[in-house]
Amino acid sequence: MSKTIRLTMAQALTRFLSRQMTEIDGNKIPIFGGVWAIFGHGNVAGIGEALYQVRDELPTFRAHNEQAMAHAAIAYAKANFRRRFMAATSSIGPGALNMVTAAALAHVNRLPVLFLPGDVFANRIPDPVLQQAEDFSDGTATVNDCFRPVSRYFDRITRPEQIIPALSRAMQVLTDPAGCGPVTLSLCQDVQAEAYDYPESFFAERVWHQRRPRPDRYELAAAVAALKGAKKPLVIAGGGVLYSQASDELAKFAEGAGIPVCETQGGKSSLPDDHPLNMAAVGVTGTSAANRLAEEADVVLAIGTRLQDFTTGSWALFKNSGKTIIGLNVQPFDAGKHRALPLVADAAEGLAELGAALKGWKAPSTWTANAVTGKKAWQVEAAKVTASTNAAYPSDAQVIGAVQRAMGSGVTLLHAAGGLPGELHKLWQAGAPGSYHAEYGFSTMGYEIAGGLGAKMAKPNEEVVVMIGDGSYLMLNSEIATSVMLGLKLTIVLLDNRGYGCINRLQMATGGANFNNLLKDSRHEVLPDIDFAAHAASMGAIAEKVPSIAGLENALAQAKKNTRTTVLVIDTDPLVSTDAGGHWWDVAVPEVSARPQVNAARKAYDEKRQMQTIGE
Ligand SMILES: Cc1ncc(C[n+]2csc(CCOP(=O)(O)OP(=O)(O)O)c2C)c(N)n1
Ligand SMILES: [Mg+2]
Repeated sequence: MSKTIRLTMAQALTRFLSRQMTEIDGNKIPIFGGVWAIFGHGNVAGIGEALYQVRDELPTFRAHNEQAMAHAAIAYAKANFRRRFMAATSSIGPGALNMVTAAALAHVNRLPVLFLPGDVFANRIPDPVLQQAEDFSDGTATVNDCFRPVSRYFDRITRPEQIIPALSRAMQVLTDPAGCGPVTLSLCQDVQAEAYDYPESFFAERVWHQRRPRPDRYELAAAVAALKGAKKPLVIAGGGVLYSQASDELAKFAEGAGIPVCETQGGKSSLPDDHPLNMAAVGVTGTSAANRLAEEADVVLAIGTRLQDFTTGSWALFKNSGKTIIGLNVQPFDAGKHRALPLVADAAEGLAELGAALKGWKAPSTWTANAVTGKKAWQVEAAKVTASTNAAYPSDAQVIGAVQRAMGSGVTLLHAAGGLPGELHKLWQAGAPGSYHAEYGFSTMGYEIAGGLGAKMAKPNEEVVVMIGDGSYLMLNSEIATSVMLGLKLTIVLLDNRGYGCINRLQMATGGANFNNLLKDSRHEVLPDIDFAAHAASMGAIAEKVPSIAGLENALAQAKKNTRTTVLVIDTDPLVSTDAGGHWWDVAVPEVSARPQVNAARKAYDEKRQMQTIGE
């Protein structure tokens, strides 16, 4: 009989988590960076007590909103290229459900995070306990079942020994580059407190390493043959390039074969912006340099990308009807999308083997030279829209220019929703891999500030700059207080265009009346005039409203020196966005309407849809 130790289920869980390690740059460090927690009934007595026991090895952080703390946990994993991650624990009921949106965010973005929501009593004796929903026909249903469709692995722990196989499975999912995503272990509150004689071996230290699968030889041969036949090859770099830390391999491959590279939102910063073969953003929010090539490309090597509609221009961008797509992806589900030739492998391993097999082969030099010229032309366009201005209401692009001039490319720039993602994808000149942190898989308003906090925890010595609209700020800003409390400085640039600017523009583009987006177009007795600087200052931030682009640049120079979270607010124009570059995006327009503008938009929409392809 092996030795055992008597612990509660919650104590066993936290002890186990604290013993899981990883190795980064030769150093053995805990794989869990900590646990975010908001206590209530359903976790304070069980997990809360157990977290206290391990607080030195597995730190606990307190937040103000469960969704936000989960955002921080997820951003931490993203900023660590999925090498390290965090857990988030909540009370039962509303605390748990506040994390469901974040679970979906992690699911869509393929990011590891461990959710530990409290759940009802397994013994059912006090039913219905406070915050318990009652299903009239199913005694096993609880609100935490909402996590199921947005978890990669879900388990409800109704006996203390169940945690042993559940945690083994959880670790497999969290560390699997192909299948990783949110894991939810729903912890019945009485079971958290129940003791069991756990085998001591369960708590042995374990060091996890990143798995890097190499390509199958037949898939590799098919991909090599396709590339060797290419006249107009193009690489799409997705988030998988970053998670594989394959930037050097990508640069070597692209330079060796003379193949231009374009980047998705998730893949931006795979190559530095100033790499001559980096055409930068592709798709709906793409550069003219990238999209021109995408339209003509005959072989598209799509690396580590989900090929979502913003990348493919709703499948209207890649116009070469004879094209071949090669899907280099660690996840077979993605590798075979749109009849791609699958090349299932880690991005770095796959690129290394492709590069070796292609050695000596080069894309036609006119194609490569054409790409380099197109990039230069785009840079001229981009410089125009990001140049300084004295306008009272500058554009988002002009604010981006100011942030870039003041902060350089050495910072980590983070954003998620509103008009900013499109503008930043086109215009931000990213530096090192991972320095561009976009949550554009789920594009969740309210990710930004809490996400910035998680990114800063992952990179405490780097400057993290959060760019955010007024709408996102109002939706979720509470972790400013947490960033001040934890001494984790963020620089937050808030663009106040007094409403949901990008949706207002989308509404106009689809023939709609200006309705319910900008504050002035929404039902009101009093037009809000929100003092964002005062609001941020009330949470302990250094905050200032700047009068102009020049004022913003000066304030950013000061913000760099600040050691406390700094919020800079600037008024912007809600109607302007960058025309240069870009591509059509499929947003369904009503077939019938009393508004002639909608009818006209529908006519244009029907024409645009002719460009879409399916199955080719
Ligand atoms: C949680 C959530 N709700 C709604 C949306 C849809 N949506 C996308 S952008 C946007 C408006 C964002 O407003 P703001 O942050 O002020 O940015 P702006 O559009 O003005 O640039 C909305 C409502 C979303 N992405 N996320
Ligand atoms: Mg706005």
